[in-house]
Amino acid sequence: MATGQLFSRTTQALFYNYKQLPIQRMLDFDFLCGRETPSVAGIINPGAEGFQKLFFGQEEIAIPVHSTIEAACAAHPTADVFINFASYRSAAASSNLALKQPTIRVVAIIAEGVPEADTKELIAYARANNKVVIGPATVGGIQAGAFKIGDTAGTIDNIIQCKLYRPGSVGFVSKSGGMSNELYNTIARVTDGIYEGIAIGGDVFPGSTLSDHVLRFNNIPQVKMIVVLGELGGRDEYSLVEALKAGKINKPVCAWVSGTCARLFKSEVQFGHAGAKSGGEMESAQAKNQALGDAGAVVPTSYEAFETSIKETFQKLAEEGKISPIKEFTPPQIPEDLNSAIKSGKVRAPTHIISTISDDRGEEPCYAGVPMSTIIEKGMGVGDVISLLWFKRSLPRYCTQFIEICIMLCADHGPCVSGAHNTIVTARAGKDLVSSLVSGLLTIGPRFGGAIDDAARYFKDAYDRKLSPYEFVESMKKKGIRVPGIGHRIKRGDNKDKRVELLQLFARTNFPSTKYMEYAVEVETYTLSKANNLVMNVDGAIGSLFLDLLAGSGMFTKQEIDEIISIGYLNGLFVLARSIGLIGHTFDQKRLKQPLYRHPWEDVLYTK
Ligand code: Q5B
Repeated sequence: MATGQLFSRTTQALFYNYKQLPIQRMLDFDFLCGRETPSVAGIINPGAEGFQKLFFGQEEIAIPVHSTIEAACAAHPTADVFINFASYRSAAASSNLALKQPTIRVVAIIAEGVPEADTKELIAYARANNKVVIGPATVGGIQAGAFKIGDTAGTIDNIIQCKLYRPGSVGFVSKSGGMSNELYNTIARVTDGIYEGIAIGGDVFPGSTLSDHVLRFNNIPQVKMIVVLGELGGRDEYSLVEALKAGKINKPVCAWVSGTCARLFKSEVQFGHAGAKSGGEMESAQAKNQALGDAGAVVPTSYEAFETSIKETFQKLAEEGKISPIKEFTPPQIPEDLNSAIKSGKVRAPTHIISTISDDRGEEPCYAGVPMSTIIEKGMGVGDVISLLWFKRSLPRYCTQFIEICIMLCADHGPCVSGAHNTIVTARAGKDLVSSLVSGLLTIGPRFGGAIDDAARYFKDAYDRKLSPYEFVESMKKKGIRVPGIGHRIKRGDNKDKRVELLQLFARTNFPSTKYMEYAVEVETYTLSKANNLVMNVDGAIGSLFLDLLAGSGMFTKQEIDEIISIGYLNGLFVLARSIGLIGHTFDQKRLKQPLYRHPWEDVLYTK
């Protein structure tokens, strides 16, 4: 790299602290300039490793993420710029470590509020080791057409408008990052544009000073004139005055020190930057402007006249034949991000998911349009939540109470049923809660717990077609189908399932009609006449009673009832309820520290 040059079109940086937007802006700038390699070689995200997907033009690229500065430097030995987006709390420590890496040459510190003592230490180390610090409290800097630090120069539109995608002839240094954007515009309007622009930051002790950069620009052959924007407070501008007086700068310098208005205030005023304090006379904008002018810089009479003085200085250089013509080109268009294009209404994109039951985008989540706070304030229960999320409406209290009773009664039926058995075996095999739960849930089906939907389907069909229990059961037998909701492994006609009786009692007391359930009872009477185990089971009771709930509540159309039955909502009640018990069995086995289960040989019939 030529003397004075900080960056080139091949400069690569390590970016500390993952910040998607400034990194993407750097990569967009690269694409605009026609760089072949992305300017961000790696990201350091303390504690995290892997890759971060970002766009380089239209292509997606994976930028390596490292958990430490040392690892990133080792992996990317040619990346010599360290862009530090750490907070003010950790910026000094990370910058210190970065400066100590032999591969790092330039460190840019974005954070504002870094303790001055820490910055002084960084400055001393950098100077002693021939390294450059830009900032703290800076937006960074840019070499037009080559390399850009973070958010410097703002949006892509602004970068294009200021022609920063290709080099001009002006070296520009400013204290303020915000004002540098303004000056990029001004300079683009009245000259052939920026060659390099640096914002040194507004702290009392900047890592590098205005004069450091001006002296550097003086050594860069492509820089033909220098623009400096200082501000009141501090004495940095006087180093520039000294350099001018000593004849160390042989390129025209246009300078302005802002903050002349400070004199209008009766007392000392602290402006936006830590260093921008109207102190003694020497530190006033007026005194510094006067000194710069006396030393040979072109200093206008006001900020408004700054543009004209830059313009005239550039024109003079052009007339003297000192400005080489710029090779203009039209930069490629950066593809707009889908999200911003959608937001601005430029494109429409099909969604990939449709959802109608809940929404978490507002101030609080809503279930079927009912805000969470209403659910709590109204003292709603699990039955109400199920009615909102499954049936998308608020059902009457007796219905939600019935749902809750189903959940409570089906929560568990001992360790010997299929589901609990599987869960117990899985938990004893050392598996986690979810695996143990799922292993039990997978047994729910046509024989075990999952006969509720079929019970509702067949009872509804038989009742609606006015089949007698005899016709119904015998027609099922002919088809070789067991009547869903009938039969149990341990319950008998003379030892009925208490759960069924409790459900029937609740429904007979609270439901406007129990016609489907009474029909199921008639079916049970008939099947019991055939065999004592053919009792109505809990699936049959819930299936038939849910038909009564749907038909009797007046809350569902016939079409909706048919849809609920055909989709099969009702096994969900058993799945939900039994999850409670299966989770309990998992905890129980773990609590009891039960060993791996092995089924006894004696319990297996070995045959050929
Ligand atoms: N037979 C439940 O059978 C069971 C018949 C039938 C006509 C029937 C059986 C069945 C339908 C599905 C159903 C839910 C497999 C059950 C539940 C939750 C649980 C579980 C728990 C909990 C029991 C003997 C003779 C044979 C069969 C005939 C039997 N069922 N005929 N319709 N429905 N029901 N499932 O005792 O002539 O000798 O060949 O499939 O509703 O899962 O506690 O355990 O909370 O966890 O093994 O309550 O009924 O009877 O197979 O030896 O059959 O009866 O055709 O006749 P079993 P099998 P045949 S509640």
